[in-house]
Amino acid sequence: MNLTKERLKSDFKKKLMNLYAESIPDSSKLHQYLALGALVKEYASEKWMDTNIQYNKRHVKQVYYFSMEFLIGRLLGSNLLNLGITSLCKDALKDLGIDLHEIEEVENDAGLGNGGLGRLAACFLDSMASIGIPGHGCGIRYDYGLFEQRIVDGYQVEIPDNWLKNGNVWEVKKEDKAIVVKFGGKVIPTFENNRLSFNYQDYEAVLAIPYDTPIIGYKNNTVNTLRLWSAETIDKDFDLESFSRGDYTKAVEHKYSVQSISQVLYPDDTRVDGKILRLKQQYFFVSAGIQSIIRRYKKGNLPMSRFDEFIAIHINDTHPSIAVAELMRLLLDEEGMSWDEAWKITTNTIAYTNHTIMNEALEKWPIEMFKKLLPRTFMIIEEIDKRFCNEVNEKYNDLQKVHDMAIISNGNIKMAYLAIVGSHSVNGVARLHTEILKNRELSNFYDFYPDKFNNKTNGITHRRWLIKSNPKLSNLITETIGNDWIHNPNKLIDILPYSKNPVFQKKIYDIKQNNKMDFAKHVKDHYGIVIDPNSIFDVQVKRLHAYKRQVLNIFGILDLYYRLKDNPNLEITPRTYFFGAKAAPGYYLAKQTIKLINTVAAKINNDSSINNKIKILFLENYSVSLAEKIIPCADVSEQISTTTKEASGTGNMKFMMNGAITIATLDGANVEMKDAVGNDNIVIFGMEKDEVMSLEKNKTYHSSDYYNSDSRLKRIIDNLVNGSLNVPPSEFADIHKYLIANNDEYFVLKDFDSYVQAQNRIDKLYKDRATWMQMSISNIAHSGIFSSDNTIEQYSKDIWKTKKVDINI
Ligand code: 26Q
Repeated sequence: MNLTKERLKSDFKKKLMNLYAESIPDSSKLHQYLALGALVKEYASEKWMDTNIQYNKRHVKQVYYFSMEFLIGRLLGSNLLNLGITSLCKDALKDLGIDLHEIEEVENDAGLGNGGLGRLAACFLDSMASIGIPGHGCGIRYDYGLFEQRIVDGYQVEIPDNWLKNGNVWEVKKEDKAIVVKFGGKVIPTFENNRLSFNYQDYEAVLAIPYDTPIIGYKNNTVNTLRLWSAETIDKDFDLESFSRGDYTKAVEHKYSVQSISQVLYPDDTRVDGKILRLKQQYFFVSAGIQSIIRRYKKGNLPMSRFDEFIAIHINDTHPSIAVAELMRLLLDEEGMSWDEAWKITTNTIAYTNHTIMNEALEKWPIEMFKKLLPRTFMIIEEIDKRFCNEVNEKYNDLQKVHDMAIISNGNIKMAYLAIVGSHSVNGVARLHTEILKNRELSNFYDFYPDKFNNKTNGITHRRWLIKSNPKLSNLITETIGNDWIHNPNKLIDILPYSKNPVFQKKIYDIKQNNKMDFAKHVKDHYGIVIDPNSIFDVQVKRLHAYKRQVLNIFGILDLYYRLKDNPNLEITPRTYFFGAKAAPGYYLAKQTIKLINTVAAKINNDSSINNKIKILFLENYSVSLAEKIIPCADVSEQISTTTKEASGTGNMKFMMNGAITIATLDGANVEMKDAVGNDNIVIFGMEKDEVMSLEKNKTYHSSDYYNSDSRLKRIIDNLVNGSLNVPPSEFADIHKYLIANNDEYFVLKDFDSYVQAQNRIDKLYKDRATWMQMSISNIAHSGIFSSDNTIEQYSKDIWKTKKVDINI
């Protein structure tokens, strides 16, 4: 397709007319967005079709990335970028009197994820398409994504995220490809045709309807597919018997109970709650996904015995780990395979990524609940467990070990163990995280299956997180070193020789200032708050969780505030601290932390005696689209989790790529960032892993020692509960209790002094602009290795064994 500006203009006007019978002057921004989106999808559709045809015809191995979450955000801007028509479109719309940027702002985020894990899945889809790997997403089309956050009187209030209210221009409903998923009932084993078969009775059948979204590769012809499943009743919207009795409540109950399966994303990203609806969601999309993969596979006339040569299924954490049992069930019961053959194919097909070592996040399901909902699947898991326990016993002859490693124990099914046993690859998401998995959390399994374990450090797509979100920086890089880095992000290193060049430094500085001014304007327009672009922009944006230690950040700010009160002449560069974070609705302490941030903000922002040297802003409703705005204007990136707790982090990489200086503990991927950029270009503080592990193991930490011996901490903590923050003393009593009486699980007090010193180093470094800019440029230069293109290359080579495919048009 040879798209010209004139053609685009005429196509756009036609689209607006065909869809809404409107001309440009009569049309709203919403209609303009919807028309443009529909047009862009059309421009991609031929490539989409050809990609599918060629994958099928050429029998290439395909990857299916199974995830409960795909946090893809907005698609208009990234689709234009990947199709290579951003400036064409901008110019065309400008001719028509329309500002493309304003149109992009109309799109609702697809917020179908909680945070890191869901966003990682989205970056991976972009990378697979962009480097030509045949890889697709499989998940749930939630009617409601992660809740919208409002701050009312300093507290978080959750509002349903009705992201589909204006329709969704990117998806295509494929009702003709619906799949039946069965729940509950009884399994009747019968002996037919010389073998055992399993028939189901009294089950509930649910229809899974796929909605496909094109995943457009960057300036190639690849368009992969994100397939999200929605639950519907099979044929009866009403239970007819109840309907004819006039019992309308009962008559529609069934419909609502089925639809509830894909209604809403669970807003929890750590504590798992073992709710049956969550299990239903998991089985629903896993069963539909695998059935549809098998159906397509069979169209290629290849034997099922070679399934694993052509299909890889990757499971994003344990949430889809039921895939192990479901693939077994389909191979055994539907395809008539022997156990051994089915097992070989299943384990060769499936690979598993672990994203956390936090105990409360490890999924387990009570046997009784599981058995009732998925009786046949349960039988299969029992058999897998039995065979596995035998193997463990054979190897170690140690019943304690068998008990410790059993998939089913103490009344629960341990999904991580099922995932490990049923797959050929288990990976962590950063070097440190993988080492901890191997040596501590999963050491039994590492000993048993040493070859399964491997590391795949996370990555981020530099297309969304640099080219799209920071076009000025991206253009300067291209002007300076050419555009090779776009296809090969490791080439960003070519700007390193300019890191000490004053002219280049000035350009980088000006871009940061420009981005900060744009954001200051956004803040003024949306919140009516004035912020100073000449202050240091210090940003902590991520989910709210005790281990991420937003409280440490707040304590650092309070300490600085009290120092300024004591000494109004203290020479510091003014700072604006930004927080953005959603708390899980049931996570009380996290919600209290939001209130604390807002309370401290109100106190400090309104204290004129410190001459505006500190401002604090809580950014409401942190989301992908907000991240794209704030990250390019950050000077300082806060990555301050308790060492060993953050599996990787990915926000850390986004800030680095945009030239922020990171203040960090040596946790997750921060370690690898430090190795890449060098000790002088990152500000490290706090305990290292051995110290944390030894405190935890020996229980030798007493937070009150720090409270009693450090007058700064004493002042800060006393002031939480004595009314000096202008709230009732009871307001933060539970945070106080958590830190002192309950011994501060994540060592905030222990790391406080080191954090304050690190922040002082930041202040000093920022004063020396040449040094600061040299650091900033070094960070950008070394960030290329964290492109998810690199990560995906490694998954493809080491785990999936997929080949790149050039799509010919
Ligand atoms: C499970 C069961 C019930 C309800 C909710 C959940 C659930 C949902 C989401 C559990 C965990 C999550 C998400 C976890 C997550 O985002 N982990 C992050 O993954 C990133 C990508 O690998 C890492 O960079 C982060 O360090 C890790 O915290």
